[in-house]
Amino acid sequence: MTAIANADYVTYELRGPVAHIGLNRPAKRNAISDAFVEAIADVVKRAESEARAAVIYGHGDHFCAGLDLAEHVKKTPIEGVRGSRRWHEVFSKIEHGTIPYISALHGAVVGGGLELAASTHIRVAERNAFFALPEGQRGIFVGGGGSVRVARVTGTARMMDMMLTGRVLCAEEGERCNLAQYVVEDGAARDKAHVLAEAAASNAELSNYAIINALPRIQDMAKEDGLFVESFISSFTATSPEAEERLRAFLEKRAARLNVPDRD
Ligand code: 1HE
Repeated sequence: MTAIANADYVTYELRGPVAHIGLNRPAKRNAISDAFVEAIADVVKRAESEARAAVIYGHGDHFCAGLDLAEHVKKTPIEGVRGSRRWHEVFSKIEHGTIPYISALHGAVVGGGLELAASTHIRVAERNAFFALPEGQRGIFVGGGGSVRVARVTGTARMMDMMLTGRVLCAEEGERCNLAQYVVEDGAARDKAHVLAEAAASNAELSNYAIINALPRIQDMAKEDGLFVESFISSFTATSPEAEERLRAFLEKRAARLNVPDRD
């Protein structure tokens, strides 16, 4: 089934088990306005209801140039706080929802665009992608969860460098510091993201839920607390009927073996 929803800002399409969410404001380099955030919220809700994984990509030449600066110029302090808190809500639904999100990155992955990418679980970057946090140059601060998510993904030292100096990282540099897990040729990110999303979609739903929701939370716990919580999640997932069937399938040689890398 294919559908286009809220196409003014976001396109939506279901390809098998994978929802494709397209940021669709190319004339403004997919800069995110208040209405745009709401459109993202709508499609995220929809994806959760009918897909087992999702891909987020940008229409046009860029993934996303961040916050809509034109709209931001006119905000009062309290409007700014409310706006930032809404970004947090919507991006948290991506990060700690029920399905894995893979972002397909090209061109600008900048400011709020990088914050959005950091809320996804896997990032695929085309060689033409570049990463930056120009908030310092604009006289503002990250407000879409970057101080938490981007700092955790790449480290505070790297983020400070990017914010203080306006450093722009190319795709390969981004991969080296965890802003991307894969680098692919120009034009190939969406297809690669789809393949990864299909792989994730074929996992047990409960395992995916635990991976998305437990793993980042355990990183925020003390070591002993993390180990304790891990045991419970491990036992809970392993004793589900789906796990039993998947374990049996392996033992009865009905499950595919691992794709072991060729060493030649
Ligand atoms: C925008 C935005 C935007 C483009 N808000 N309108 N983000 C930034 O500081 C990045 C600002 N953007 C750029 O540096 C460049 O636009 C790009 C490198 C991404 C692309 O360059 P280019 O030459 O392809 O496009 P352009 O000519 O700069 O922009 C095309 C149009 O998009 C133009 O509008 P037009 O009416 O003159 O055609 C631009 O004004 C518009 N545009 N980016 C509004 N961001 C939750 S807190 C997060 C804080 C942040 O995200 S700070 C980082 C903001």
